[in-house]
Amino acid sequence: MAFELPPLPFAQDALEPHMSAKTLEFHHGKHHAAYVRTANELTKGTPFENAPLEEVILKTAKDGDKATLFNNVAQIWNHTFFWNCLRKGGGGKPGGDIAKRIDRDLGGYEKFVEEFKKAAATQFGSGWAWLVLDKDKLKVVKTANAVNPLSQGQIALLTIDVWEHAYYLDFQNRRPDFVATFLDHLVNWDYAARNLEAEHALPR
Ligand code: MN3
Repeated sequence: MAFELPPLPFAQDALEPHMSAKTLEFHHGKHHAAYVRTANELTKGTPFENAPLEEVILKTAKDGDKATLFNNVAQIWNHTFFWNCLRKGGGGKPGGDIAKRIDRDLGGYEKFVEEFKKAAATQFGSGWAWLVLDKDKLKVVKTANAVNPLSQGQIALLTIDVWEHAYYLDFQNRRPDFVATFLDHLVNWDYAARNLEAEHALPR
């Protein structure tokens, strides 16, 4: 079965004014769709044609000859994961187990915010900032281009896309404002908590 573009888990204008319908029209409808289309073209007639997305990511991650395929399949996964990290009325401080883990492993919510903002701001060029579970410890990490925690043996809990296409229409060059808006108004902590609970890295 070919890779598919999943629908957004919310209406295209649901995140206004923090993330515009226009941004989502392009980011989901053009960029995410293009990764799906290219991955299908690259895998057609190959042993990867009917393989699950995660398997293709893991099998191409360390193979330099498959870099283009890795970039496209990883970006399919990363974007599906990212949409689930967003919700209307989200953001702010989480509660429950994930809050306790942030206190224990990262020194509290304020420290997490500081570290996450720094990771997102200092990812040079295109990439992602993540909250991950690495063995038994929460960590904030950044990755370049399409690289994701799945390909690094870590479990993704939360992410922000810091490719320019993620924020340019709404924030122009002001990436730090986009990151602050994400943290204050958009984070879907329930999704991050479910990922922690399941210790499961796949977009659901
Ligand atoms: Mn993107």
